[in-house]
Amino acid sequence: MRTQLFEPFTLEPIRFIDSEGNPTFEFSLEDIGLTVEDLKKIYYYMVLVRRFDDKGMILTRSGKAAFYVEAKGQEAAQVASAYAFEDKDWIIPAHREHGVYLVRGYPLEEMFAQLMAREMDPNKGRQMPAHWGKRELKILTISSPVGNQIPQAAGIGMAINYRKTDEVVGVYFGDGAASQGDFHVGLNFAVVFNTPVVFICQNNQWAISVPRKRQNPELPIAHRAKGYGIEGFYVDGNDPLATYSVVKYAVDKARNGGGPTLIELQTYRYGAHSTADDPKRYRDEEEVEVWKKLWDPIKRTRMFLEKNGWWNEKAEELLWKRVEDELNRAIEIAENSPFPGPETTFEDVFSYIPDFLKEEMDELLEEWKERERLGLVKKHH
Ligand SMILES: Cc1ncc(C[n+]2csc(CCOP(=O)(O)OP(=O)(O)O)c2C)c(N)n1
Ligand SMILES: [Mg+2]
Repeated sequence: MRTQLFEPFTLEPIRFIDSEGNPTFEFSLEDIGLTVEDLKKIYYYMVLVRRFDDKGMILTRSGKAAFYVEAKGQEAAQVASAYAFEDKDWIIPAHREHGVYLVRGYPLEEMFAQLMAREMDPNKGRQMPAHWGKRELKILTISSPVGNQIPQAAGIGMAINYRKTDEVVGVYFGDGAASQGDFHVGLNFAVVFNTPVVFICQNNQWAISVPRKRQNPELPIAHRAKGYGIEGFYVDGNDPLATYSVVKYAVDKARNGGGPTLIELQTYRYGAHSTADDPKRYRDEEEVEVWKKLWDPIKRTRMFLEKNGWWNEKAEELLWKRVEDELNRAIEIAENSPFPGPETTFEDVFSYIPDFLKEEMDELLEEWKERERLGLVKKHH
């Protein structure tokens, strides 16, 4: 891999592909450590996330899921950053990172089962919809308080140091979370204990209705790394090659004992904050259109692939069809998964169910049977 493709603390975002899909300087994929197949895979996941969002919205609007959070517009930031980690690494998400889960191989049917609170969900429907997590993939379950995952990442990094393993932690958060005290607490601990943590801020320009300029001074968030004595990189997060390169550099550095890095991925949230939000009340639609027109991650990646002769109309058509089929099949499987039984409310907190909980559980199950008999609750099997 060629080194020195980018520098820390730039005032303009690090960018490899321009808005027309052309390289901004001379490089080859090999310089970045990727193959054409890798880039096609990254592109596949980006399209998968975009269509996953459409399906998530449809499930919510049709009453099958109670809540949804779109990642639309942030596909490159999520997919290309996740691509830089290894399976043994820890992922600590905020609330909008499903592109990251998909890259790590979170089964699609389990993703949808979570949204619809079905038995197949690894957390058995006990979390808010769109709050995924899967132990086997070393993805922590999302907890809603903004920024609380940042000190947790430092803590996991400290545990890795104690255990002397070569795992790395990737922690994701938004521009809004970067204004929380937890951001500074997490960074400070991570630096003082020289932890293998990569801090990834997806700056999507908005924290619900609060714009970026109301949160931070003019300097990029990445420049705050200076105050902690570590490197900070300001990156075009809608450019998968720039994103992958910088995150891979930080992951390798962390694995080799070089400590934490702060990365700001500049991106944009196309949709509402969540299905409980209406951005028309605070955001100019024209701003959204400019991002879509100039900086759309999917459009730019496709143009780059095509201009290099690695992609064409036919491949594009097949890809969207494949994605559509995979998503529809997964939804069908998830919908066929029953709702979890009421007893699952009591499981997985203690290694066994203590007597006092057992009593409560028996009481609930009795009551449940009666309610089923009266037709007040749906039978779950
Ligand atoms: C401590 C706390 N305060 C407020 C909220 C409500 N809330 C949820 S997400 C959010 C904005 C987060 O913005 P950002 O970190 O930029 O992430 P984004 O939603 O843009 O991805 C807020 C204020 C919360 N969940 N927790
Ligand atoms: Mg934000």
